[in-house]
Amino acid sequence: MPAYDPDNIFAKILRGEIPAHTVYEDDHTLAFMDVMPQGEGHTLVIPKAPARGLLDAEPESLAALIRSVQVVGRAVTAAFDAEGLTIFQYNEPAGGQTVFHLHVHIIPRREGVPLKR
Ligand code: DGP
Repeated sequence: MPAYDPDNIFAKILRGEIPAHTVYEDDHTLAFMDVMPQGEGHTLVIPKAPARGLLDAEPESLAALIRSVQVVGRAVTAAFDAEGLTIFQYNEPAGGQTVFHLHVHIIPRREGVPLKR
């Protein structure tokens, strides 16, 4: 696996170098709206600690990340009157990853409303 690149887009968002629509933040994680949403309310949750993907993240960072996924999942369910959630996470280009700072996608879902691809 390549080394973590501190100039990736989400690292720049964490440093405040580029803007993001932040919806949740705590000591260890940040959540913001995806700029290319696959559905209404598509949100990304990232750890503040540097990690390229799931496989190189520290256990404490992963624990904080999944707690925040639950918090944000509950919030977007209420905010978007969702009937369900699609939650996913990609690793490396072959796995579909395009931004190389660990992130979890959360998309509120309603019956009969497909994702945009
Ligand atoms: P992936 O690495 O394939 O899991 O997807 C990266 C996601 O990040 C994709 O849904 C689009 C989103 N994205 C890319 N650049 C930016 C950005 O500058 N700001 C925000 N908020 N989202 C971004």
